[in-house]
Parts: sequence; C-alpha cells; structure tokens
Amino acid sequence: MRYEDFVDLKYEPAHTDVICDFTIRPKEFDIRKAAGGVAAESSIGTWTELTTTKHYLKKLAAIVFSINGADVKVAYPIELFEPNNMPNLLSSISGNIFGLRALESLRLRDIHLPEKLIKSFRGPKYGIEGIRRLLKVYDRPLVGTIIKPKLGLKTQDHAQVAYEAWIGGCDMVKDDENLSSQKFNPFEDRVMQTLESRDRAEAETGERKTYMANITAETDEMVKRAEFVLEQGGEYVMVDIITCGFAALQTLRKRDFNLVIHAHRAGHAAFTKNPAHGISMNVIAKAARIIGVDQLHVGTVFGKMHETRKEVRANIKALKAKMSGLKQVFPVASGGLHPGLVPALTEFFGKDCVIQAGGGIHGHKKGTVAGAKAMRQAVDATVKRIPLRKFAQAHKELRVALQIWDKVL
Ligand code: RUB
Repeated sequence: MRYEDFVDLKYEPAHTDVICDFTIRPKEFDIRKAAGGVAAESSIGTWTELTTTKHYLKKLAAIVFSINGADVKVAYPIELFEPNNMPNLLSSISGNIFGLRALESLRLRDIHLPEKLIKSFRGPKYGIEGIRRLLKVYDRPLVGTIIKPKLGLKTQDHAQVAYEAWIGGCDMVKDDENLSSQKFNPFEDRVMQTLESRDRAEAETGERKTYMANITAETDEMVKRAEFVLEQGGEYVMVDIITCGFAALQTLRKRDFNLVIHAHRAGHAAFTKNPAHGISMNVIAKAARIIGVDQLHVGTVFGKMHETRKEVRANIKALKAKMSGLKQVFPVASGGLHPGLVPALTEFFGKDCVIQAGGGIHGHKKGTVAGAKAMRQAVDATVKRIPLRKFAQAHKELRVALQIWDKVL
C-alpha cells in the first residue's frame, strides 16, 4: 500500500478505534501523502510496496479520516495494540513517525482510547477522592512543599525541614525529582527520619500529614523502595514518570501497593514544549492516568514554568474529565509558586488541586515554619474570599511573604 492509500476521508471511526489528533507540517509531500505516511508508518505500511503483505492485513491499516489544514485525525484499529501495554501503544502512535524526513514537524496533540483498551489498565487506585479521604481535607486546595535545596541536604536536616513545613501547615512534603539515594541523603535513612518527623508533626498539629518519598530508580529497586516506604508506615511514593518510563510505572501500579502515587514529570518539556513538534502534555497526562497515577504535575500558568493557560487547562481536563470510569487524578501546580499567587491559582484550578511551593516556602525570610504558615494563611483567606492584603493585616507570616514576593504591597 502507498502512503495515500491510508487516507479515507469518508471513513467513520468505530467505537473501538484509537483516535489520534496530529498537526503535520510536511517538508516533502502534500498534506494528504504526509498524513497517509504517518498512518502507514504507525500501523502496517512502510516507504515502499511490500511483497509480504497479505489480504487480511488491510483491516489493520490506520486510516486518516480527517484533514483540516495541518490538523489531521487518524483512526487505529484496536487489534494493532496489546492490551495493558503502554510502551507498545506509544511505540506505534508516537514512535518512528517523529523522525520521518518528509516531515518538517509533527505534533501529537491528543489521544482518545476506546473503553476496552482503557479497561485493560489499572487506572488510579486513590485519585482525588481517595486522597481527600486519606488526608481528611475536603474543602480547600491541598498545600505541599518540596524540600529545598533540592540536592545536598543531609538526612537529618532534610527531616527537620520537613517537620517545620508540616507544623507550619503543609499537608504534604515531597522530595525533589533528582533526590534518590545519594551519599549525602541515603533513601532508607531519609524515609525513616522523615516519617518520624511526620509522626511528630501529626501528634502536635492534630492534622494528617503525608511524605512523598521519591523512589525513582531502576524498576526492581524502585519496587523495593516502595515496599520499604510501606513497611515504615508511609502512605505515598513519588516517581519521575518520564525518566523511569511508562513500563516502570506500570510495574509499580501492578504491585497495587496501598500507596498513593505522585507523578513528577521532569523532562517532559524536551518533547512537550515546542508547540509544533513532539507530544502534548495532555497526552502524557492521559497515559499516566490510564496506567494509574493519583497525582500529576500539570503546570501552573502563574509560576516559573512555561505552559499557557490553554495547555494547563487541557492537562487538567485529561486528569478530570470522564474516562471510562477511571478515577480523577489530583492536578499538582508546582514551580515558582508563593502565597501571593494562591488566589489566582485557586480561581484557575478550583479547589481540587495541590498547590506546591519549594522556594515560596523555604525562601520566607523567617524560615520554613513561617513560610508554610504564610501558604496556609493564603489558602484560608482565599477559601473565605478575603483579599490577601486584608488577611495579611492580622497574619504576619503572610504579610512578610507578600512583601518578599508579591507586587500588591
Ligand atoms: C519546584 C520545582 C519542581 C517544578 C517542576 O520548586 O522546581 O520540581 O515544580 O515543574 P519551586 P512542573 O517551588 O522552588 O519552584 O511541576 O511544572 O513539572
């Protein structure tokens, strides 16, 4: 079959098809042939006619069924994919096609999987509802922090900063994405000492507190680390899903530990940032939800990372929209956040979001406890619909935070 043979603008996708939305900028062909090339190279075709093709193969061809300028939709028969195998799916729909010489650029903008394929994966074990039940917090955004400096703190200092963040008012404390088990802060010691801090903070505040230990490592090791967290009384693990890979994430989810999975997406921008080429973050968000993460970083709009409102909105939708009965995943806003941004964040995200700040808590002039207090005060003020400036008159930690970071004072 030639590339053009993979185009049928009259085709009506079956409810079992996988649908992919691409934007294609051809370099060598017209859009029809380029689109056909994408469908061919991600299903049963190649650059030349084959002698090995069989009559029964035709029904396995991916079909371009819509071309609108550069925007193209491709339908893939479900039989092309192995159930419960995310690497396999992505090797087809987002594999070799990105390297085709004939294309100037190619963007996978969205994916729509049929229920049968979605159901072959586990999906989130906890999701928004499960996490709220665990933390017993129902009516406000959750407040998290990332221990900073991200690398280098010794274990006991890490555990002390965590303790201070919790007693100041954070619900969650998280390791940074590149902290694993370095000499200065080995994993097992860190988990034990930080969970001890958590227990003290819970006893002192009467609030539930959680620690997201970064278990990112080679897969067997990662699973061992998850087991260790569980043995020590932890309730959460954190995984760098892009650098670990979807196979590792699936392995972790398959073990079905009673552990909430927090997904960090370090590295995603290597292929999500250029709007003309690569894979959109909402595709990653869908894949992560289908496999079964409970929380995922989705961008902030207002912080230090680059994503636009439209992109972050699409990421949130991927986590929360109805999807074959899958639980909703908690969107995490993280990167360059501070108390002054809480009203805007809450307006944009709604109450179902984790607001996470590293520098915006540990950079508070009066230290981590004050930084965490300022963040909780900002959340409390926002929930009560009191302007931060007004609330800050009676809350000195917030006042100082606004002086440091916000233009309003
Ligand atoms: C947070 C930080 C995170 C980013 C990643 O530190 O650097 O790892 O959230 O970005 P700080 P994203 O609060 O000091 O900026 O969440 O968008 O993937």
